[in-house]
Amino acid sequence: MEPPLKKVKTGIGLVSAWPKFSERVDENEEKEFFLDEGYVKLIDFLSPDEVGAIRSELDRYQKEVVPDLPPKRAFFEKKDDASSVIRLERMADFDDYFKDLSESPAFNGLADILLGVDCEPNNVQFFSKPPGAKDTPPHQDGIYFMHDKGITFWLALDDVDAENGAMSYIPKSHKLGELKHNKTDQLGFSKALDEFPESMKKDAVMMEVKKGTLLGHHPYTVHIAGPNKSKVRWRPALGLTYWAKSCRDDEELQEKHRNYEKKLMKELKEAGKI
Ligand SMILES: O=C(O)CCC(=O)C(=O)O
Ligand SMILES: [Fe+2]
Repeated sequence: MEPPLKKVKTGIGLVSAWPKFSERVDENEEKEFFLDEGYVKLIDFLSPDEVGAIRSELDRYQKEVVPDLPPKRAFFEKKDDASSVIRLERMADFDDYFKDLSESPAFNGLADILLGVDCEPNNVQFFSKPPGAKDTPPHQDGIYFMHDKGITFWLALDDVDAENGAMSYIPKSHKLGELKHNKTDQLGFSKALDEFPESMKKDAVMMEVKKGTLLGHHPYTVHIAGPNKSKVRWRPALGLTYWAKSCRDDEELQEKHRNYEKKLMKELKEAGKI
């Protein structure tokens, strides 16, 4: 039998019909790297056509879906300026295209492999850093997840570098477990590491990547992103989180999340941020 063709790409139709992860990357190699380093960097994971297809669906979502979203599902730098979007949340709950994308073998299948358990989509987010957007404080996603049975993928929808707010990872920091975080008043990033020591800063690896690259990180991998210093370039990225299926039946966890979200939304409303 012929070995599977690596890097088969198509930009046609729903994402679930696109070639799955095993035709895009060497899964054993990537899993080993993920376990050792706490992240993966999959260059050219998507073809330019595939990125173009997602970007045009994102434009449609912004035009057709965002105007009717509840305030907690779309955050703007300036509250009444739709063009200043900094974050869209839970996109799969409002749109079949993004639901299909999150469930597709290209992404969900890769989460299953890297984590070694059956996973399901938890959240589809748009991390948009418009020109002038603030930095992303150092944090671990596990503090938001409230567990470590998950993974975050971060898909570059345009080229990213030091100027427009590339992300940096602290390799191997996932081995430190959950670290202490404090509250911030930054919209979209409500928690930041209590301490970000020099020893971590000097290890940071900046993910300057071309569009179509898929990054992925462990819930305890410390990461950070710079501000967008450009006056004209955006830094659009899609965030996809997957959790082990077992989390769904963890009633205590689900309850903690409902309570946290209620509290956060109340605070953001009172502060006039949403
Ligand atoms: O896009 C960013 O600046 C940060 C993204 C992030 O924190 C994540 O993907 O977990
Ligand atoms: Fe994060």
